[in-house]
Amino acid sequence: MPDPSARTPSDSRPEVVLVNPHGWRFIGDGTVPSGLLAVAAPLTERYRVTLIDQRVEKHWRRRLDEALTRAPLAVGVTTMTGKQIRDALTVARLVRERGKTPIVAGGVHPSLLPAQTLEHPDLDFVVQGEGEETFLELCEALAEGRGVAGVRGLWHKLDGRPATAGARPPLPAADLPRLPYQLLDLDRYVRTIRFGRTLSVFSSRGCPFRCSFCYNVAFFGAARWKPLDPDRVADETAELVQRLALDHVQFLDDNFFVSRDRVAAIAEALHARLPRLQWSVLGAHVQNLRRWDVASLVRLRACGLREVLVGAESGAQRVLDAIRKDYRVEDLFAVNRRLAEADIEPTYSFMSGIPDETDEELRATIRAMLRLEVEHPGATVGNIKPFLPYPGTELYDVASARGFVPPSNLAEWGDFASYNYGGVKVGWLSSAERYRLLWLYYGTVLLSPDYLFLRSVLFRWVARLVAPLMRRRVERFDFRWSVVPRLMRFVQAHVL
Ligand code: B12
Ligand code: SF4
Repeated sequence: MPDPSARTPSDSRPEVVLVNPHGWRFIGDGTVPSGLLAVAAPLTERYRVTLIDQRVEKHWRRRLDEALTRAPLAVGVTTMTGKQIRDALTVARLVRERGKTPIVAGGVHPSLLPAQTLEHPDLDFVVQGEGEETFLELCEALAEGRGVAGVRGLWHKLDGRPATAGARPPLPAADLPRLPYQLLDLDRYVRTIRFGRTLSVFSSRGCPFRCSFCYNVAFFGAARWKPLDPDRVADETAELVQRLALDHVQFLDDNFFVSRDRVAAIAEALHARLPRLQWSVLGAHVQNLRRWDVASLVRLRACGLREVLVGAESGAQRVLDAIRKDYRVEDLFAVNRRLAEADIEPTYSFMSGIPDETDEELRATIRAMLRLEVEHPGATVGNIKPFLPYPGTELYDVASARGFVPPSNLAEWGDFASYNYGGVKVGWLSSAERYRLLWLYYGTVLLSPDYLFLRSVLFRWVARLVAPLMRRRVERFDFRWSVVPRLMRFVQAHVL
């Protein structure tokens, strides 16, 4: 396949390289690298942008090497907390070994811990928050050989120490860029799932809720929810659907359902333009969904809505209140029944192990999970993840006050992930209790052979085989030693 960013002989624009590191080897992760595309959008006129995605490019190293021989202006890498940091650091090291090209980190993790991130010797700059304007200004300063000290949103090194001119205000919704998809071989991101040819898209940024475990409040500040206009969503989706012969799109918004009117308008606009398109939503809040009665959900279904991923988090009201989830448990069941009547398939995600959670509250989560499945046979449940205190969140501060010892540098954050939960230093749980929650996580993952992100045929077979056993043990709150969760953890830590 020709390199989409190949330079024509007359192309003398300075080059900028953007890299999406692999991170967790999620089977089937083919999400479009929207963060890097957004950062690239304002650059494309004056700069040649080379976008390399480790997740889909077997020969990413060769492309990076080739790009480095052309002496680019900068190399930017994106990363969230966890394993993606490890791969981002591998990229940074490769670039460092090849010369003096400035290396810039952006994305959720560097934005939440900019100073600590920049302390890493292989990084030269950190872009905090949304990167469109900040990265453009950085590139301009680099191209013109100017200093960068006045660039807001940017962290640079001053006498070897992290320094910044201060935060940059978030982009207004109307300024969110059209993504320059021409920089990618988009076919690589089309996955065939049970709804047919599928691509990931967005219709908004951020979320107005205040869940105390989520990055949103710290990342976006006051302007937390930025919706795109429904016609724009429908037009841009229609272009992609027609160009790639898609059957289905997945909206990866943090929270798609914030405005009922907007969702209705998007649904109708999509249906008018693309009557056969099916679509799913991977971020929904119970409090928003409860405003939809069965008739209006049936209409959404008629307009193509198939799946919604709902952050249920807990079956215990005290826990929901403690994490500021802002919904009532009974509303979760009401929403679930309505979704069942409308034939829309929900996937519910849960968490365990927040400070002071009791056994009874954990049992309430398990009971809720099993009840949701009974009341909606098309629901996917499971996946009760141990709570990890992500930086920048309110619960991180609570956890720190309760004895959580966070990783002390960027490289250590690269191992901050659920498969390492046994070793996470949370002061309120003993080692045995942490392993129990890890067991519950893998045990419940195995209850859902069709879980959204895990699309491996091998996983499905294993899950189908062991699901009845896992179910019995989860129902009985029985976390005795079992080879299956241990095997899952090994695979996740060393293979994925
Ligand atoms: C798609 C996605 C994934 C994909 C991978 C995406 C990728 N590109 O590699 C998959 C499915 C694999 C995934 C996995 C996980 N994810 Co995820 N994921 C997302 C999701 C839904 C969308 C990301 C996106 O495209 N956003 C849209 C773009 C426009 O926003 P953006 O990436 O933030 O980019 C902007 C800025 O950050 C900045 N920027 C970003 N990169 C760069 C780079 C440079 C150089 C510059 C200058 C600027 C810059 O500029 C961009 C434009 O303004 C987000 C939620 C969200 N809505 O963002 C969660 C999210 C990023 N994931 C999250 C988590 C927790 C996970 C998991 C740990 C979940 C789990 N427990 O299983 C795993 C682990 C991944 C790992 N560590 O390896 C958290 C991250 C929290 C944190 N502290 O980092 C988020 C925020 C969800 C949440 N609400 O908590 N994820
Ligand atoms: S509803 Fe979801 S995206 Fe919004 S703040 Fe809560 S966890 Fe974050």
